[in-house]
Amino acid sequence: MSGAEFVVVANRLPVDWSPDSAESGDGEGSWRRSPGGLVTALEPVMRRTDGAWVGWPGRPGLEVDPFEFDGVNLVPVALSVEDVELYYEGFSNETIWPLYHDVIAVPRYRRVWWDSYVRVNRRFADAAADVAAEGGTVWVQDYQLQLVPQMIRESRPDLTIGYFHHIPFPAYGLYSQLPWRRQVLEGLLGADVVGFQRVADAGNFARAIRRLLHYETRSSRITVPEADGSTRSALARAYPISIDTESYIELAKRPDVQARAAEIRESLGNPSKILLGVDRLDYTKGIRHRMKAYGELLEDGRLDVEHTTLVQVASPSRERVDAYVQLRDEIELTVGRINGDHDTMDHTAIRYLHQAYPREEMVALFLAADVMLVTALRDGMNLVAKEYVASRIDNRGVLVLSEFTGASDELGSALRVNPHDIEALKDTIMRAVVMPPAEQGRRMRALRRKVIENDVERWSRSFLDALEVARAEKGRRPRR
Ligand code: GDG
Repeated sequence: MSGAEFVVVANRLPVDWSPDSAESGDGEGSWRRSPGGLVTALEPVMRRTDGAWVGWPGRPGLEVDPFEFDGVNLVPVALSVEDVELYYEGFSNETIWPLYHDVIAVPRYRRVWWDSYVRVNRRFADAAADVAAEGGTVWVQDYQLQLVPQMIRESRPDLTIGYFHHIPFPAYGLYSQLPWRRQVLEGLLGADVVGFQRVADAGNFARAIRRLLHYETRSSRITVPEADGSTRSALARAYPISIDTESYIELAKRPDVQARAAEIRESLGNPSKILLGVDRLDYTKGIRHRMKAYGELLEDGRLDVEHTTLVQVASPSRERVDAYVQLRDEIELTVGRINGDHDTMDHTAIRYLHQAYPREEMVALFLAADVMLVTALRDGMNLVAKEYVASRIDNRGVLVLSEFTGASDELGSALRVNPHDIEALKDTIMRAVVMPPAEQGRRMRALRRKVIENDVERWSRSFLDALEVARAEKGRRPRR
């Protein structure tokens, strides 16, 4: 095989293995495309450029040969039950995730987890190096694979390497806790282009580089010394991710989706205001803060269940990690208390759904919701905020948006709030609830312009353009 010109490396392949239903009965299963913005954004590039996607098929112990799916070459990296426990649940989700989200939960630093992270990153890097064509381009995705860029560069210096970081990069005072803080920076700096969600993330990264590695940084450029005494330049800057806006608009226009939105309102007893939260059940999303504020508004009599309902979709996530088990218990206790105190026979204060829904249902919910509550305590971007805006083709609805999301940098016409400030959060929710239609329209139109202009296609194009420039520069440099 001559190799792939363009290789994506991500923790997960863009497909899910779904066992056949009992009726079809051969005990086998089939691959299904997993929905998601990244897949949508990269698929056209993959098809155009003879691409390959390296990733874990999602089931521990599942070993499969490379195969083609929907015109894309998939290269599975097998993870054992132990790898999933140490590399994925351990180092990725109990060390890096809480540390990079401002230690909202306490990160745990375990050496066996780190050792596994290094081993598994090596496996992803080797798979990418094996499949990439001479002089090709590799794009590594996210915090599970921070060491991969450098590992690929060592074995394949001919490749142009990009890395995109989907979550925040923390301030130096926090980052410096990481026992392997230098190794991680060196791993990332194997890339020619390191992309972040926010300008502030890129700034935190550059500062960590200066403090720990003493490399020179100038605006978005980092001068990286090479083993032979020469230097090369890496670019580290913000490329805020977005959504496939058009697909949300199309769903929102569908009569069946609109009918479903009306049905949802009806089934909640036609309250005059529906508030909505949609999150993975994660401690970074500020679900508890949201419920605290909402519960107090009911308590104070500023809201009342006869006229208002909060729908909270909390999709199941990382259910084997302790902090998530505990969070679920806390939230469910809170929901039970608030509902117990305020429900009437006909109306509920919070309709809580610990389930995942198809995209059509999500868009129907967005259309049904008068107020969307995004109260994350820290979030790389937060796509839900953008999905709500994209779906509001009627230019109605109010977005309450935490300052601590990447989305807040772009969506200045939302009602921005500090979710730690419960009084401010309560006042902002009230402001949203009573906002006159004309103001809703003005704000929503401005928000929609942003999300229509900056969609995920534009995001991937601007990142890949930067990689193309890096590739051209590389070609001009003399080979030693
Ligand atoms: C990470 C970063 C960054 C959720 N429940 C259901 C469902 N979802 C979809 C949402 C949205 C996606 O999952 C979640 O994306 P977010 O951006 O809100 O958050 P994370 O999962 O934490 O994502 C984040 C993102 O990466 C991209 O770079 O923005 O900051 O943490 O698309 O709609 N979708 C369906 N049913 C559900 O029940 N269909």
